[in-house]
Amino acid sequence: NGVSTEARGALIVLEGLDRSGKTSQSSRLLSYLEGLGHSAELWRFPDRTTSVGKMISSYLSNESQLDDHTIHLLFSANRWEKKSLMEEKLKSGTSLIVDRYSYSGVAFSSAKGLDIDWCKAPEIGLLAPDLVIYLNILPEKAAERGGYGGERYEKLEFQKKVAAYYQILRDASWKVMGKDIYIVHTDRQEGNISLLFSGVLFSFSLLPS
Ligand code: NYM
Repeated sequence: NGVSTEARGALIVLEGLDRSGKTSQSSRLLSYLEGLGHSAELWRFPDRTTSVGKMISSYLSNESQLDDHTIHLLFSANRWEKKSLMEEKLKSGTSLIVDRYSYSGVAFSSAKGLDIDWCKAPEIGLLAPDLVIYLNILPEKAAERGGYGGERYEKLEFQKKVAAYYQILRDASWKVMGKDIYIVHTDRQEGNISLLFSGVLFSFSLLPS
């Protein structure tokens, strides 16, 4: 009769500085959820596969120059173009683990000097995450992990500014883009998270114990 009996999936976002460990923690979380028998997918923003994503990618690798406002709106457009597919996946019971989302959009652009409220505006109306996991690492520690790939933004001084803007968003508990922000200290090895979702209690540890 077309009525789905499956619970809606959870939208879980991982945020943090470059080299904060989002990619490896996303994979751990995916294995954990799949191990419990849940349907889950790993997503990331920017999604470099779309035509907007290709413009972003060429900007990040310094192959093209764009005005700061223009690239900000492209990052946002890249989330908007994925909104309906995200919605479909969640409705059909698949959880999405997303590496970067609106917090990255606002923190990185504000760190360049754009007005923070201007930066937030195009994010309004996107799907709000059920959980935002912020991987908190000192910018100096992240830089020591090495392998800043040489893309735009991958410089210690700039990452310090981004960290300050992430802090502002957390202090203001930016509700538009996350009901719950869970802060994991990746340089201090903490990370037990409990998430009650669709009546199921997920309890997981992100970092190796
Ligand atoms: N970034 C990412 C932004 O500036 N705004 C955004 O909205 C998003 C999603 O892109 N340094 C920045 C953060 C990263 C860079 O991300 C590329 P990644 O996770 O390295 O592919």
